Amino acid sequence: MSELIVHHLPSAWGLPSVSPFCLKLDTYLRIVGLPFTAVIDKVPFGAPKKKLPYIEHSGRRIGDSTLAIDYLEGEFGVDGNAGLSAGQRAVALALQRLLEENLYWVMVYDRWMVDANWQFFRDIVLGGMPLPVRRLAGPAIRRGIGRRIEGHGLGVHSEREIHAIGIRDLGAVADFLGDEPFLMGDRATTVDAAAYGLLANILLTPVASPVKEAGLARDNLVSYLQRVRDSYFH
Ligand SMILES: N[C@@H](CCC(=O)N[C@@H](CS)C(=O)NCC(=O)O)C(=O)O
Repeated sequence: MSELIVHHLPSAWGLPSVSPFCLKLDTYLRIVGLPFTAVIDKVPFGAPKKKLPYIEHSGRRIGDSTLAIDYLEGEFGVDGNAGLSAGQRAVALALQRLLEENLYWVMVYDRWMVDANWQFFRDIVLGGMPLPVRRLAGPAIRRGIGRRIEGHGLGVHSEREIHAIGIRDLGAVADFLGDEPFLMGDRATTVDAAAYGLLANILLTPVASPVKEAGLARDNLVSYLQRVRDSYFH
């Protein structure tokens, strides 16, 4: 069988990757039990879509965590949503969109745009570049990310509004989880991979934010992250 290789951004802060999407794919592979070899790419420039993660398998390179999952499910016959009804799959997809298409951008804002966080995050995210290049290119890359956050729509808001949006998203996830072990019930499914990838990167890192504080105040979310970690990363 051809080896499955997963390219992801480096680890930091005790997490396998500082990228929510890389950590998502890593978690997904552990949930469905597919063995893989992880390769760390310090920068995303060599990836097929210039973003990480991507996978290599049987001579193919597939960018995007969700498209990689689709490929793996077709190729290996695994199903990260096994046992879920069509209605449950729809709810899981809506939750995944909330996480990946909205709350993710709040995390990006806190890492890149909040000056106190940027002071140390830049060394992590740009750490793959030689120092002189980093000094020259860093401010331009940061401005580019700022434009992307505005393009998404989130970046036109004030910091207070951005944090309120993030706290609402995170609160909805915590409310939905309630006392269940995993988001869709007793077993971890694909949306748990997405949730762990992002929530661990918000709650379990030194990046300061009122969104992180609101998350840490939700006991069920904190124990959920511990449960995923204990189940798949021991
Ligand atoms: N939809 C993509 C998003 C991947 C993504 O945004 N990756 C970020 C790291 S968290 C990245 O590589 N960004 C580099 C860039 O956009 O230049 C997925 O699910 O894989």
